[in-house]
Amino acid sequence: MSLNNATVSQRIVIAVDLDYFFAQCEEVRRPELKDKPVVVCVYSGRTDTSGAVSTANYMARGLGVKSGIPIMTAKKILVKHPEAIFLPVDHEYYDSVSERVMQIVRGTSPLFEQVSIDEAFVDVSSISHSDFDLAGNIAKNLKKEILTEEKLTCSIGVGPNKLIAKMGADYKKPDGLTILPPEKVNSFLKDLPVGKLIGIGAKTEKKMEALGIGTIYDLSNFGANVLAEHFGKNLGPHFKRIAQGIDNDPVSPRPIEQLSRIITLKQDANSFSFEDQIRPLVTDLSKRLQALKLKAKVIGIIAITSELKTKNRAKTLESSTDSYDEILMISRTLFHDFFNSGQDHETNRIRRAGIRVSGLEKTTEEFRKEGVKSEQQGTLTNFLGA
Ligand code: TTP
Ligand code: MG
Repeated sequence: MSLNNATVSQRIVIAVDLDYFFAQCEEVRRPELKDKPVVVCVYSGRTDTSGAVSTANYMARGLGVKSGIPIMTAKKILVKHPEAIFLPVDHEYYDSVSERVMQIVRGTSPLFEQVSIDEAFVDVSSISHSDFDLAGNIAKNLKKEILTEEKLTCSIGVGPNKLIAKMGADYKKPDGLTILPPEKVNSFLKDLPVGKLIGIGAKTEKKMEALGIGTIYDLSNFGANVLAEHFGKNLGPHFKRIAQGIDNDPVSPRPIEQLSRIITLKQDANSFSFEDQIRPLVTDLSKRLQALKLKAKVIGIIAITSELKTKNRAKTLESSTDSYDEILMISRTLFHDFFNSGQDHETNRIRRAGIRVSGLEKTTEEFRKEGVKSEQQGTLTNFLGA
C-alpha cells in the first residue's frame, strides 16, 4: 500500500536560474553600476575590442545587447550611452559567488543537481509532501534567502519535472516565479513557439517550421512517424514527448568537485604579506568542508596578477584534510614558493588571492553512514521482493 502511494505521489521539481549572472555579480560588488548598461566581455586580446559579450544586465539587453555578439557590435549599439560599462569576465569571482548560492539552494534538499554555474534543480517532492502550494512557498523562501544573503535575484520555475520547471524559470525573467502544477502544463505549453522547448535550437525550429509546426501544441499533435523520419527514430519521438510536457529524467545529485574562495587584496602584493586577509578564507573553507563532511586531497592557491593573469599552484596531500591549520600552512608555503619562484618580482605582483580545495573525499564517518544506508536499502528491497 505504502509502496503504491510512493509510486503515484506527485514529483515536484524546482529549477533555479540566476538572472544576468555575471553582470549581476558585477553590480553586487559595485552597486553604482546598477542604473547603467553593464556588458561583461570575453576579450580575445587581439585588439582592445576583439572578443564576444558574455552577458549583459537587463538595461543593456533592453538596448539590444545579447550574449554572444561581438564586443564591437555591443559598442556600436551603446554608442549613445557613454555611461555604459564594459568589464572583462572574472571567473574566479563568479565561481565563488555561485558556490555560495548553490550552498543555499542545496540547503533546500540534498536531492540537488547543479547544471551550470548559475542553474540548479532541486527535487522537493518529499519536503513539500507533493503539494504545489507548499513547493511554491519553498521557492519563495529560497528567492528571499538568495536575495538577503547574496543580494542576487533569480528566476524559479516549479513543475512536475525538470523540463517544465526549467521552462517555468525561463518564462518570466528577471526575478520571476512560475508555478506549474500538472493541470496547468498543457495550457502553459500550447501557444509557445516550439523554439521555447528546452533542447530545440534554432536549426531544429527552422526545420519544424518547414513542416508546418509553429507552436508546441502543433508538435505535440504531430505524427510520431513523420517526426522520426525527419529527426531520427530517437529524437523525433523525444520531441513529441517533450511537447507533451513529459520528462522522466530524475534530479541526480552530483558530487562536489572543488571549493574555492578568493579576495581582492587591500593593495597589490609581491610577497606573502597578506596572510591576515587569507585567514578568513581558510576558516570559511575548512567550515564548509566540515559541514559537507568532505576532506580535500589537494590544496591550491589562486593568484591573479596586476595584469589580470590567473596563476594556480597546488599540492597533493598524502591524506586528505579539512583542518584550518593544515590548509593555512600549505597555502602559506605555496604562496611563499610562488613569490620566490618568479624571475622578476614584477610579474608575480598580484591583485587578488584565493584558496581552492579539490580532490574532495567523503570523511570515513560519512562512508560508514552510507554503508549502513545501503545495507538498509538492501534489506528493504529484499523484504519487498519476498
Ligand atoms: P545564462 O543563465 O544563460 O544567462 P544569464 O544568467 O546571463 O541571463 P538570464 O537572466 O537570461 O539567466 O548564463 C549564465 C552565465 O553564463 C552568464 O551570466 C554568462 C555566461 N554565458 C556566457 O559566457 N556566454 C553565453 O553565451 C551565455 C548564454 C552565458
Ligand atoms: Mg542565468
